[in-house]
Amino acid sequence: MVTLSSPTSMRSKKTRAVGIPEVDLSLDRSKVSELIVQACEEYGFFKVINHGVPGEIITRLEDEGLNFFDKPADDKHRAGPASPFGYGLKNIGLTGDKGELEYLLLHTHPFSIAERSKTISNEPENFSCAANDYIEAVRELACQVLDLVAEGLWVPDKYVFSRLIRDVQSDSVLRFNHYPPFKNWDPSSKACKDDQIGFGEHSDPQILTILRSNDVAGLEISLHDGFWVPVPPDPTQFYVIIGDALRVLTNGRLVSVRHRALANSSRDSRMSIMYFGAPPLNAIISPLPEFVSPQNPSLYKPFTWSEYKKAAYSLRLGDCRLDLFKLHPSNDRMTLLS
Ligand code: GA4
Repeated sequence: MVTLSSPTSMRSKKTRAVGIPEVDLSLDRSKVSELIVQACEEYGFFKVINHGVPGEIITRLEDEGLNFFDKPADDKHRAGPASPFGYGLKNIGLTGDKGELEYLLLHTHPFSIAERSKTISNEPENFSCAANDYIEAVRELACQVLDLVAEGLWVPDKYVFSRLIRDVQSDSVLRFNHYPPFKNWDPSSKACKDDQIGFGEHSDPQILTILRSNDVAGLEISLHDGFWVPVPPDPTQFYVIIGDALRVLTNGRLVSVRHRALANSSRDSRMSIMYFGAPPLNAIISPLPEFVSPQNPSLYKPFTWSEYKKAAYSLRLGDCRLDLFKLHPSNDRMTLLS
């Protein structure tokens, strides 16, 4: 028997406008690392500006994504079914979660991109070229951020986090989420329907996520007090999301933010592209010695990335997967699973 804490449905309605931390990467390096650590400790989320990724690399992949989602349903299904990689429609993961979206989930290894491209595009080389260029650029950005995190936390081995996602065996993935417009007038009840959940509340299992969307809103992050904060879309910039693996490596000092996407736009489709920076499958995820002391005992048992992924895919999207690996599981908000 396994116990996990789970989100309450009551939380989902409360929203609050809060300024999202913004980090200008062109500023003084020590200032930038300080700001990043502050944002990661408080929110596990921030926006990066002056990120250095050429706009042309972003637009090329965005166009490829839009071309794909524009295709007839039968053509799109040729790239699926997502289990977990490929094309997915409404079904998320392997345990019955649903969302109001369609998506493409790809492993970032160039061989895998080349193979998948054949089922995604009529001009597979264009797709794979755009995807590889984008992956390389956002991986660099993710590594830059991770090195700044290590510096800001005074970890002597500055590359301790970025090394994991630079590894050729890294299990990083790329995801396109496409949320169609939503008509929120319900003729049967003659009323407006509630918030439409595009992608339900969860934390990202990986080390770090780099998210970019078009100008259609939808993303929300969860604050510690249960309020949801809408994140204003900004197609020219990236958002950084701290994942569970980085939370463990820092023994809980950095938080992996819970977030969700609403699909409420009545006019336009939202499309987001996420790079999830992950370690190799056999990498051991465990609090670094720098974060463990008699005053701060280790909060998590060591596990491999492969074990964590297996746990993630055996649970529901909204479950708190890290509870399975906690050394002192908390007893609040328990949900029974077997
Ligand atoms: C959330 C973050 C990434 O999108 C993802 C998702 C994955 C999937 O959609 O296949 C998961 C989800 C995500 C966490 C729990 C499991 C796995 C769906 C799901 C129910 C690709 C990932 O790595 O974890």
